[in-house]
Amino acid sequence: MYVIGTAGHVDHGKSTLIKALTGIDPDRLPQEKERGMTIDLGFAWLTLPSGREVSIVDVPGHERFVRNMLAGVGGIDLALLVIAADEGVMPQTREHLAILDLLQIKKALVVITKADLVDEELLQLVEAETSEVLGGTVFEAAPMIAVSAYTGHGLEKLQDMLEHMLSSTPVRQDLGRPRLAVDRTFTVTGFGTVVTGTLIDGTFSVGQEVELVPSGRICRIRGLQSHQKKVETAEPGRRLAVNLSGVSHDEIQRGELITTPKWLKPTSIIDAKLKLIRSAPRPLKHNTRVTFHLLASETSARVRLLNHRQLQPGQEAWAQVHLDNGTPLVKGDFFVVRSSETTLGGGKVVDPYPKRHRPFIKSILESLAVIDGGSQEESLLHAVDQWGPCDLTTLSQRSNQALSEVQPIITKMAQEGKIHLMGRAQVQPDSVVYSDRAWHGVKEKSTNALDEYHRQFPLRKGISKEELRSRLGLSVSIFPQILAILVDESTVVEEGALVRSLHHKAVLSQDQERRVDTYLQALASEPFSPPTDKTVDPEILAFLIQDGKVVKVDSSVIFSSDAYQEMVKTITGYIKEHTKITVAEARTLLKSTRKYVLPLLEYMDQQRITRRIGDERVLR
Ligand SMILES: Nc1nc2c(ncn2[C@@H]2O[C@H](COP(=O)(O)OP(=O)(O)OP(=O)(O)O)[C@@H](O)[C@H]2O)c(=O)[nH]1
Ligand SMILES: [Mg+2]
Repeated sequence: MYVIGTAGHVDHGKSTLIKALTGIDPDRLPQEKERGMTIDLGFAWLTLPSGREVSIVDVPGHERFVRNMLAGVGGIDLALLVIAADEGVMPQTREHLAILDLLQIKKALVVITKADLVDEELLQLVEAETSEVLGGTVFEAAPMIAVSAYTGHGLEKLQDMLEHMLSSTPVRQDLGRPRLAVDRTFTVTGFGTVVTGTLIDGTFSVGQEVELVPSGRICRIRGLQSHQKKVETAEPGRRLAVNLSGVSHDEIQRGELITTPKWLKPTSIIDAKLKLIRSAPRPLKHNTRVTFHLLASETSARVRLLNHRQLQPGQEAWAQVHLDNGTPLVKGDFFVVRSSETTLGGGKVVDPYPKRHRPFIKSILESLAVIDGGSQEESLLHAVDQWGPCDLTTLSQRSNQALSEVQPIITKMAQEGKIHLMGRAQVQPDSVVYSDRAWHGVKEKSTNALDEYHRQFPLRKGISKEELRSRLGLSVSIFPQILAILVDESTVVEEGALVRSLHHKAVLSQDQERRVDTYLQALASEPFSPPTDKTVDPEILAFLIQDGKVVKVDSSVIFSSDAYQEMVKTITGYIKEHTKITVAEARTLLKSTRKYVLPLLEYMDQQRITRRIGDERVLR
């Protein structure tokens, strides 16, 4: 499946051409019909003579609606660059051309429309002018055809040319993680919320659970339609209408992405390779505010240049773009930046989740060059170095490469020792991989985390595993494997549910020892009814409990361990003899009061020493 999009100046005959080709009027809004002008995106489809179906996105040409045009061209495979024979190249012809170039839409068919309005001589003039304008752009060699939607002249040939161009256009890759940028939302009576957009990078099926990003809403695909026909599954490169359950249509904005749940996080800073177009009105200064357009989304943003103080028209630079609204995107996505009045430039996302960089740092510029231009191997290694250990599925998402491509490369890198596998020798989608650098990072982070924890809580034996996992920012699925290696390497020590550093030992200071002595003496003064008003610092108490010096049976009653053991012995001895014991009997037996005996017996129930039956306790 392919999507083609129109482009070109206002009134040059884009919508009329699409209607003549498809029989579908792409101008659907009442204001559009009234004014004879496209305002927002229009959609149509066409079956070529060979039977090949193509989707069509018709865009507005008026300069006021360039942002709508941008929302539509993101996912197209081929552009129909429309130029009216009677007007020739006009400002939005150039602006749309620059946008197609920035978004790296590689294929275009140049259509000179309204050929019926001019004679042969003028037509040749317009064709020559167009060729000149296209010179030096990706469309330099694009085929050109003159047509008239009124007389039908050239339309058949245009279809043949489309057929020919599409037959050599690579189909959209299935990277295993579908994305559909919403360009329209509405409700259909009896169905509910419907959104439309172009599906890229994966497939969608009816019944599938999906996430809306950035809102994070989870919903389900109730139905799918393409070209008004129901489909069960849709492959990448298709225009789709998606019927969603679990969300109302006004909760979804244009630009929101629909994707599989829980992998795509909106980002507010990106590293990018940014180009200022040749016809930009002025140089781009560091920290310039712009509007950032990617697929169907739009946000205000600030451009920080990393290797230039200001960018001249036609120049390219490394830049960090700070996005005002979190935007879901992946490495390799193309974007456009505009000022309030015109298109300034655009480029490619190099790193979707970078740290903040200061300008003119050599190592950062070098690393950007590697991520952008390096081999697949280099970019995978870079992703692992930067992100730390992760499973293959996550790695393929972070490096924006298909899992099927990543798997053999990782196998080779593992054989060469450039990447290491945790556990299993076979490389599987859930295999956890790490590099030397990533491992060094994990070790350093865990040592630091433990040191900090021990400094904060010197009397605790160690940190709970869950807390350590969260401090290291590791996922639940890979943490146990990483911990096992850290223990194996003696970087950390595992003690039951806790983890500590190699040399840590919880010891009391002299002053704390003194306070503990006083406290323990107080407990011992009335072993079975110890004072509850004498307390000790909670950290010290936790230490004593951990150390087995005292037993805390409820929030206020604490016994010395000796007293507790003795009471347990006395009570169990009594039950053995009498088969059961009541609270009153225990009270008499221990010469204590209800205040102590009740929590003690409850604690013994909890410890599964005794069991309560009505008012009595028996042994478990
Ligand atoms: N004579 C002649 N007129 C045409 C032809 N194609 C379009 N027109 C006229 O040109 C005008 C503009 O056509 P549209 O198709 O609305 O132009 P557009 O490029 O879609 O305009 P926007 O969407 O607003 O950018 C209309 O009045 C059409 O009737 C053609 O082949 N011959
Ligand atoms: Mg139009």
